[in-house]
Amino acid sequence: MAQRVFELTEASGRSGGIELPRGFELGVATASYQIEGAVDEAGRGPSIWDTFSHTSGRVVGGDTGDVACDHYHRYAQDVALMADLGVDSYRLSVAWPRTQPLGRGAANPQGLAFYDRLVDALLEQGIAPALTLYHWDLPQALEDVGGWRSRDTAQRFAEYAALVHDHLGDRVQRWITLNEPWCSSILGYANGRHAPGAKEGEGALAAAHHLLLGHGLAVAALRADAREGQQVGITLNLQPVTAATTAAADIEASERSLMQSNLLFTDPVLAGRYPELARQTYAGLTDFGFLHDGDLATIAAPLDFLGVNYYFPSRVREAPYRQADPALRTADDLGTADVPQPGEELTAMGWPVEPAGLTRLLVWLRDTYPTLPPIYITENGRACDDVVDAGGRVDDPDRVRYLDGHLRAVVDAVEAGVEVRGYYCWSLMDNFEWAEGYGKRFGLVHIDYATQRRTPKTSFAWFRRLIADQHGRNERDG
Ligand code: IFM
Repeated sequence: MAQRVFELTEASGRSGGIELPRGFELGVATASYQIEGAVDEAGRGPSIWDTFSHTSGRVVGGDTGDVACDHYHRYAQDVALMADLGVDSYRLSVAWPRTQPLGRGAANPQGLAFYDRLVDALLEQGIAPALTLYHWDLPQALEDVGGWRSRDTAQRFAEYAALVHDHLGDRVQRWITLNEPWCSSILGYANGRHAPGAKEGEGALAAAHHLLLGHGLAVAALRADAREGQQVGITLNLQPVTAATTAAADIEASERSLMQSNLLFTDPVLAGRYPELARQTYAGLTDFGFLHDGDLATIAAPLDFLGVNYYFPSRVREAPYRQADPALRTADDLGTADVPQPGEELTAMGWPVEPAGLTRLLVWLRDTYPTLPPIYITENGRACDDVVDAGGRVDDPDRVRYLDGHLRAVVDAVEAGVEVRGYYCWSLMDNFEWAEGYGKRFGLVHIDYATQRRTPKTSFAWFRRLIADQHGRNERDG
């Protein structure tokens, strides 16, 4: 697919001719632990990310989410920024340890009150909240009794979902159960780069299953008290995966990689099955005894939408397993390696930039799953080495070009017949980028962490113009 050329036509940035469908929504996304700070305030309990980030060597520079963007105290300023941007919707996440500190039992009224204030401030500005229930900040008390390895955590999650929904269901219409269960399970329990930092085989696969079971149980809990117009979905981070060569071994490696990054999650949620290749690949690690009768039906409950997070594509070749004995492997040890494309552009995260990969991914989803619900792109964006210049401005043309290219890729997918209803840019503002700490900046708004000063970047002006153009088009088209 030919990549159209983006032109920045004025210093503030201008989007030329991105023809999004009528009614297409534009928003921004964040997550609780990455922005809120206030980790010891108003009854919040500790999460696995508090523990992990305070463990020496886990996060670059020893950074923690203790203060982050201080959004807990500055949310009004951040909502004002979003109002200025003109977004239709804001994707936020609720911190489980703030609202139910021990992960079970009584709610924390002060925690719920924070989200009352935030949701009400958004609604006052005409911004629709899209609420993610779990963006990785598991209460530490639940990790202490097994975390997501334990089936009971799925039940706890459904109860927490009902608790938040009881409180905010009258004002929030779009509900996302989980953000990126691949990260929670594989990064968290298989390769240890994320909290809780475990390196396991069966434990990580059990975690993946219990996350999905928790999703299914939470869907049922939300549906049991469904409100008019309520939408329920899940957000998955997915990749288009290709083999680096036509050699059989590389093709098989790419299939294992696709299985783990996509099918292990999309197959249960969208088709009520586990891929056969998962059972073969992981035969040495587990007999899937964590999968009980009825689980897949629960997990595959119909959804109103699928949230898709896309950042980069993957090109894969065969590589030696890190552990020769299959029974001792961690669940991420697949005998594969990513292959860089000569000359490809990389983001500050080292991730390859390929907008057409998003079109490929969306078309693949549509072609693979006959019951695919409408899609929202719930995250897309890039890290840049942004700096405040002498004039106090932050110019980020690479981010503008990235967003422009990916929105055009969405338009291409829509033209190919995929139903995509909206797009959330990751992220409203720079924030705590997990194991990378504060060094990696994804925001439309620059944060000076020493002063908490917010500086909208060039990309902010560009996105604002895009949104205004889209609203103008909607009005013209009636
Ligand atoms: O910052 C993360 C976010 O929390 C989940 N999706 C990917 C983003 C960039 O790494």
